[in-house]
This record gives sequence, C-alpha cells and structure tokens, in this order.
Amino acid sequence: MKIELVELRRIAMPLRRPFRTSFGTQTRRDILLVRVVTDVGEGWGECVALADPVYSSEYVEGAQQVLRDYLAPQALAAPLASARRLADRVSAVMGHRMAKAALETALLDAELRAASMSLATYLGGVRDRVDCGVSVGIAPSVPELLDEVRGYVEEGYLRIKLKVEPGWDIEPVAAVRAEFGDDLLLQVDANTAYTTTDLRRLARFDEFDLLLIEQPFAEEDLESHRVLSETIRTPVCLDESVVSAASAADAIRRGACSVVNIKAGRVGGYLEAARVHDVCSALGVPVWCGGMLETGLGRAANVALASLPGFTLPGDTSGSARFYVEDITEPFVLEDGQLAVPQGPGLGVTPRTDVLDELTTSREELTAR
Ligand code: NPG
Repeated sequence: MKIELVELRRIAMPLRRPFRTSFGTQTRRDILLVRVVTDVGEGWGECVALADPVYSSEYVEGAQQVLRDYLAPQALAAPLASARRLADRVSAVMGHRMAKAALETALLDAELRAASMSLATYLGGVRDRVDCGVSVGIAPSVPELLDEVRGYVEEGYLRIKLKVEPGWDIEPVAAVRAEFGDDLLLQVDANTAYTTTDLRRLARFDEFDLLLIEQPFAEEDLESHRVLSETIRTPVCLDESVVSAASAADAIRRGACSVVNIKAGRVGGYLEAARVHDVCSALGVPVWCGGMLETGLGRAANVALASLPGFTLPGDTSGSARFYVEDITEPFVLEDGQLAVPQGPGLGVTPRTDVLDELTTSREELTAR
C-alpha cells in the first residue's frame, strides 16, 4: 500500500449536555480526524485524544503535532505491506498511542475497503449486535442524576456506569440502586480520583452489588489496585493503567484487576486492542469496550471491536444521540439495548461531507517530502 496523502482535520462538536468526570467537565469536543489517500483507496480514523492532557498525557494539539512531524512522514516515506506494518515503522516514536491508533485505523479502513472486508470480520468478531451500556457523568444533584439515569433506562441501555469521585460516590450509588432496583447492571468509574487512604470508603461499594469498580487509583499504581482487589468483593477493573497487551497481562498476573476496559486509542490501535482481548481471554479475564465520546467513525470501530468473543460485559458503546445532536456519520441508534455491528467494508461508515465541512475548524494535507 502506497500512502499518497495524510489529511489532518479538526472538527468542533458541541456535546448535548456537559459531561463531568473526576478530571473535569467536557462541554464540546475538539476532535482530530485522519484521512489517508492510498493507491488502494481512502480511509478514515478518529483520534480520541482530548483537548487537554487530563485523562492521559496525550492531548489533541500534541497528537496533531506528532502525526504531522513524525508519524505521517514515516508512513509516507515508503510503501507499507499492510496497515499491520505501521506499528513497526513508527516504533522509534515513544508513546503517543492515540495518535498512532488514529493513523493505523485510517490505513486499516483503506486496506479493508479495498479487500471488501469489515473491520469486525478482520478482527475476529463473532456477533452482529453488541450489548450497550452508558456512562453517566457527575451530576449537580442526586435528583438530577436519577432523572438522567431514568432517561437512559427508558431508552433501553443494559448497564449504567456512574462517574464517581471523593464526595460523589456512596450517596449517588445508593440512590440509583434504591431507585432502579437490584436487577439494574451498575458499575462505577473513578478515573484515578482516589488514594489508598480511601480504602475503607471504597469498601462500602460492596453493599451495592456492582459489576465492577473502574480505575480508582493512579495509572502507575498497580499495587494499590492489588490491595483493593484483596480487600473488596466488587471486581476491580483497570482502564488508564492498561496501555498494551503486555501491561494487561502484567496487571492481571499481579492481581491488580479481574476485569479490563479496552480502549483502542489508549493501547495504540485496534490491532493491539485485539491482542489485549486475546491475552485477557487466555487469562480468563472478561473485557468490555470503553468509549472516549467518539463520533460515528470511532464508534463504528469500537462496535466492531466489541463483537469479539471475550467482550462479555456491555460496553460504553452508546448511541450517537448520547453525546451528539448530529453525528458526522449515519447515526448509531440503540435497538433493544444493542447496536448493530457495521457490516460494510472497513469501518463500514463514512463521514457525511456536508456535515463535516460545517464542523471543520482546520485542515492540513501532508504528502511525501
Ligand atoms: O461513552 O464514549 C463514551 C464515554 C465513556 O465515560 C466514558 N469515558 O474514562 O472512560 C472514561 C470516560 C472518558 C470521558 C474518557 C471523557 C475521556 C474523556
């Protein structure tokens, strides 16, 4: 595959409602999209880096710079036998997994379109619909949280994930459990907001029969997650700490988690995400597909990933309408709590150019030097 052009396009998408987590409030998304033009056709990828380095060290401006100055020039320098070879080509660049993932996804999309194969088939997907959960931000008050959750339950979401932080944890979780009953699949996500001084507080989550507690401690702190896993009955799940298949295997072997959230951007792409899935399956650990407020482009790829056999828990694969009034692709619409896995070649979706052009804030085109 000869890559002729890499386009970096930034779009601004307003969120339907502010999304508050322990690391801040998102009201709009500043999203970097990558389009490649190759001798076999074009492909698209979405970079999940946020505007600011608050979820992980990556952020959108940095991702664009590393794509412009390092990754795209290396990809453009010589033909690639396949998208699978990109990781080797750019291995001298440390980290920047979200930027690498976006470029690799665009190349995979181009390659699979040319081969008339869907991403789900290519990755080893086994189902054509996936179970969907929804992530609920920190609300201004418990009554407002209950209203928001009620809306999602009525829409058919199969599992609710509540964002928590010290001071917004036991009370909202207790209220949601009391209001919606014991059958509601419920889990919490702390995005690293706690320290080991909070062990006793975290143990109180055991009362609520949660599916899991996600990433209470810092990204590097596997030891505290291990201690918590030994202290509480609620399964401990890792998100931020898992940046590769090797780190997933390490965390599991150390006893730091018994469930893994897989986000392709965080681990460097869908190929590595499938390897994380494989390693977790081999070690008997269930996985689920995380989300980063993707547009339809990233959502399509996430749903394809979630169709792999080890994804046995509902993912943060919500419908387009959860975050956006208008998506840049055909909208993903929930049906009986599930989304259909795109069957078309590549990602199976393409951005609608009219919508995209209206949202575009900048664009640059890179060609071989
Ligand atoms: O459904 O796309 C989604 C969002 C899921 O809560 C979600 N993502 O930490 O997992 C997370 C969280 C997140 C939110 C991550 C904002 C980054 C930014």
